[in-house]
Formats: sequence, C-alpha cells, structure tokens
Amino acid sequence: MTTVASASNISLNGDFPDLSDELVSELVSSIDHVGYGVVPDYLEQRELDRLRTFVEASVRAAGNQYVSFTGCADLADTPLERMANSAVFRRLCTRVYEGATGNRAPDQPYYQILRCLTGASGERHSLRFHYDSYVLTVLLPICVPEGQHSGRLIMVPNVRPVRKWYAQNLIDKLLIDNSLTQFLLKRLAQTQSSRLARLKMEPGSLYFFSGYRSIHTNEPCDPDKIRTTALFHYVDPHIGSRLKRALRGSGPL
Ligand SMILES: O=C(O)CCC(=O)C(=O)O
Ligand SMILES: [Fe+2]
Repeated sequence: MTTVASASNISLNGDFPDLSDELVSELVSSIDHVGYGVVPDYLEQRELDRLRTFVEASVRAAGNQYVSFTGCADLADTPLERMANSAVFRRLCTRVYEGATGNRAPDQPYYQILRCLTGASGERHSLRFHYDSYVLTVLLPICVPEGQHSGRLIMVPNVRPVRKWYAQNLIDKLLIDNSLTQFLLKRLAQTQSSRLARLKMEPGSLYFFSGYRSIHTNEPCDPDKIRTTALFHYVDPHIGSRLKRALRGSGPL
C-alpha cells in the first residue's frame, strides 16, 4: 500500500489538478491505515514562488514574528484564494470526505488559515497538541526550512471517532488541552514511538488527514527560518449544536 498518490494520473484542465477516483480511493485508504495521504506536487513552482513572496513580505511586516491569516480576505490574488474558490479542489475534498466517512459531504465553507512560524513567537505556536474541530484537514506546506528543525507535522492518527454529540467532543478536547496531557504528549514526541507519525513535508504537496480524529501538532523550526503552512479545514460535524452555539465566545472549543 502506498501513502502517495502518483502525480502521473493527474489531469490538468485549467484549474487545479484533478485526481482519478482510483487515486482518491488510495488517499482514503492511506488516511485510514497510515493516518494521512499525500498528493505530491499539487501546486506549480511558479504559484509556490508567488506565495513565498507574499509570506516573506507578511513576516517582515509583522516584525519577523509569528503571523497568521484566517479566511481569504487578506489573500486576494494569491493561489490560496484560487484554491478556496476552485470547484476542482472542492470536489477533491468532498470525495475524500465522503470516502473517509461514508457520509455525504455537506455544503460548508472551509475554515482556512495561513500560519507563518518564525522567531521566538513561532516556538509558542508549536507543540500544542490538539484535535481540530473539522473532520478533514488539508495541509499545503509553503515554506519548509532545510535541516534538522524543519517543523515536522506530528500526529497520533485516528485515535477517536467522529462524535455524535458536541458534548463528547468537548470532553475529548478538554482531556488533551491541559498541562499534564500536553506534557505527556511532548514526552511521547521525544521517544521513537511508532504510535507517532512524523512528516517532513514537501512544499507544494497536499497532505490529507482527519484533524478531528487525530491528535496532532507541529514541531518548532529554527527561529531564524520561516515555516509556513496553509490549512483548509472542512466539515464541522457539530455545526448545528445548540451547546456549541451557547458556548461560543468562551474560547476555541
Ligand atoms: O501548521 C501545521 O503543521 C498544523 C497546524 C494545525 O494543526 C492547525 O492549524 O489546526
Ligand atoms: Fe490542527
């Protein structure tokens, strides 16, 4: 079994690369068995270069510290805005979601973030283990530092199912989001445990995993380098929860 969908089957039609149903099944099976699936070389070099220029300017403007962008408002005319609006990319996400969950993909917007880690503040945004609030996470690395401290993505894949009730999800999250569990997970990350997947990512490739089901975070990178990832989170299974709505405003629960 491969964790990598071969780029040779990808057809271009003026939009982003499309994947055959066979490759989508491979991705789904890889997410299921290994915890993640990869589509290599999804973005063209020229688009990656444009994004890097944007990132470098943004980091400079932020005083060479951590900066992030939520949504598309600040990403006008970048390939990330095009991705967010791309029908082909959306179809890829819905097919992976449907294959992975067996449910019809609902029509929900992405929760999109661009994270630029650098400097001392980059470290504070690293090794924060969590579950995402969205079932499917699609991660596009844009800048990955060379060398030992590249800021790998680390995860304990598929440790919980998609919960029926928001309250169960909340309990799961609280069990992770405390200093004892964070300490134990950091210790686990220092061992060679095979429970943990460690991904040194390739810029321009797409990484699919279930951020909702997997405990995950990024390792820190060298403070004088920039590590940038774009994330498309897709499908909040608790979107209709009244409890969630009532708690909104009390933090990122
Ligand atoms: O930047 C990364 O590698 C992961 C970020 C992440 O997990 C998130 O934003 O939910
Ligand atoms: Fe996450």
